Amino acid sequence: MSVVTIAHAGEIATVTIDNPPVNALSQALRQGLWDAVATLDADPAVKAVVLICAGRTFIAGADVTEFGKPPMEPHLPDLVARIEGAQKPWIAAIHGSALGGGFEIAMGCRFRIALEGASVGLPEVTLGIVPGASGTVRTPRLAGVQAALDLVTGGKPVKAAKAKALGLIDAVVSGDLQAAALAFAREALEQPLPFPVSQRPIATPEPGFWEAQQTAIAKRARGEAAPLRALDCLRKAAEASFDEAMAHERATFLELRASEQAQALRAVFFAERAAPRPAHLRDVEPVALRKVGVIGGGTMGAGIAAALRDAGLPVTLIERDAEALARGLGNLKTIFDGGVKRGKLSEAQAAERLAGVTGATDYAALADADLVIEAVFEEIGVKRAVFTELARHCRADAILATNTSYLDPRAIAEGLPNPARFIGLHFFSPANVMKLLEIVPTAETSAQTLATGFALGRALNKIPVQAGICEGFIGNRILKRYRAAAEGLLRKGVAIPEIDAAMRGYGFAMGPFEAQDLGGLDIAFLQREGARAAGQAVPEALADILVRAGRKGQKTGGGWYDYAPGERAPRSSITVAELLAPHVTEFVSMTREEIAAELVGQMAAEGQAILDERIARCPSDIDLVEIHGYGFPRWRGGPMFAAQGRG
Ligand code: T1G
Ligand code: NAD
Repeated sequence: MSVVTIAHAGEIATVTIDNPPVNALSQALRQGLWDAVATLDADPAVKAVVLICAGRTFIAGADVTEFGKPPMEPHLPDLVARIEGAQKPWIAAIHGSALGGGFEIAMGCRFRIALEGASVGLPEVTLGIVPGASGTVRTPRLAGVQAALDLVTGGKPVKAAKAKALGLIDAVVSGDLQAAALAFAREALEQPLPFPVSQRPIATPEPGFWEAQQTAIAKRARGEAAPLRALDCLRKAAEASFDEAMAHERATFLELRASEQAQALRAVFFAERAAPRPAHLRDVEPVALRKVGVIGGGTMGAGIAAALRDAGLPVTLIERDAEALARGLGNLKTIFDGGVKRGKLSEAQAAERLAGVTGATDYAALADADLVIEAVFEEIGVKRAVFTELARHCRADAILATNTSYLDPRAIAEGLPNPARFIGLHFFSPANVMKLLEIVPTAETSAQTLATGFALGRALNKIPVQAGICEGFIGNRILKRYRAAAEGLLRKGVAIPEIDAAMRGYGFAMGPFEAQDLGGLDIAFLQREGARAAGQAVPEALADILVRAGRKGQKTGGGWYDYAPGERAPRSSITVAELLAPHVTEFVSMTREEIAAELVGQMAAEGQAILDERIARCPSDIDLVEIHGYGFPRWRGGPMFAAQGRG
């Protein structure tokens, strides 16, 4: 089957690309387009060309599966130039997404039209590279330097309406895209053609523009290379000739494509697409989810209900009494109102989301629920009582899930009729924002229940990862190791601010101690105390000393750091130094790189133990947990990728 076909409608030819699943620019597709230019230039009957794609989207970019191989001709920048230099004007007709090389192909065309709701973008920096086929050189010629900078260094696509407003596309159409494109082409032939994009000027930004952007992007990038290199290419485009800028962009692209950061980001790209569809569940039909119950409208229950509503699923929210239910529904309203304030939701959308939540205190309201997610207090007695009620009121085949962080799901499910329908679904706070979902089956969980957990993860646009049962599953278990290792460095005399600075320098938004101060030291303290009360031998943590001294973090004016009243700026604490002094047994000197290597190494060591115990199915699942649950810098690939010396 040819990936490129040509059809004729009078003097307008249509070139149709059909390269499932996303019309990526494989070598065969590039060759097909290359040949189509020659064929149509040689046809005197053809006056203009519409370029359109079959399937769900316009060209989604270069074929990422080719990145590990030597570049093959025709090279994409040459193809874009060939389309631009064609004797007949080409019109790109965009639906779905025109991304990366796909949008670069569209910029080689003389015109670009897009179906309303379509997107265009240059996401290359999310893969650790820069556009490699004129994205940094043509975009500013269409939309100006600022818009080009936002598009290229941010990597986020823009919708068709905004793209039109920026000058990236010429028209937004609705209905039949092909018919609209043919009509647009006929009209375009009635008037003088615009200059090819490469021949359009770039307005010079005001003095100081580039320096200001350099500072802002360096601060945001936290060591990630591609955004700053993209800025450098854009500056070249504004200050040098088209050809010089193209040569600079291509050299930068080829250099970055081989970089460790690009290898890490490609690994994450593919891992994120593999995780939601695990091979061992490929042939298992999940349960259709039409109605979902959530038990508990607190921090997690409200967030989970919001995530379900965002996915369009009707929710029944159960609380223990009318007052708690009112609070829970209020929590939900606060979440949706926040979405309106941030411009993510319209008032109508927020109202519609809230209208899809039925509040109740009587579990009988769950009689027709297909799935129920429990998110009540982290107390085994409370949870077991809830599941006793659920077993009494829900359908025998309704899937029952717990959102527990640290309790053993098997203890929660003990005595439950039809345990095959029970599973752990561990969301992360805020549950309507965080993409990670740990899916925790018991030995009795059926394959269909497990497949339904993954289907729910996909429906909520999350990254679902299967985890076996141990304390903390995958993420919280590694977090515990990470924090213990950080305290181990304190015992060796390494300073708290040095450790935090080292992990920020590695790419984390914040280090382990400032993160604990923000979240509160008491949560983990209570978990340790609970384990001790249950007879487990839990070694004394340095954090226990602080909590016992009333130092729970920012919320108490001090934790690992002191905080002036009403301030969030951390200050080194003499009190903490005095409290910890008896526990500092040696004084070692470590560079920040050595500190980061030690702590990431400890995370990877715990990850390896998790793999050995078959708690996680593969190293990349552990990397996804750390990236999407704990802020591990994406461009490092995750602790397991980094530990292989590749990131
Ligand atoms: N190359 C190869 N395969 C790709 C691909 C790509 N660019 N994009 C997606 N796939 C596969 C993906 O692995 C999955 O495969 C299937 O398509 C569906 O993907 C020169 C150098 C387009 C918005 O970064 O953002 O151009 O698992 O599940 O949710 O300057 O895919 O089914 O076997 O994500 O509907 C720039 C990346 C490349 C776009 C669709 N382009 N893709 O989302 O489907 S660099 C990108 C996406 C570049 C030039 C540079 C999304 C999507 P499988 P999916 P989706
Ligand atoms: P929370 O205290 O904010 O909310 C718990 C809610 O459960 C309260 O609104 C309470 O009224 C309700 N509740 C208690 N008993 C009930 C009953 N019998 N029937 C109905 N509702 C009842 O707690 P949370 O932070 O939302 O945590 C809930 C669960 O989620 C816990 O198991 C916790 O371990 C887990 N979890 C928490 C986080 C987090 O960061 N907070 C992250 C992941 C998982």
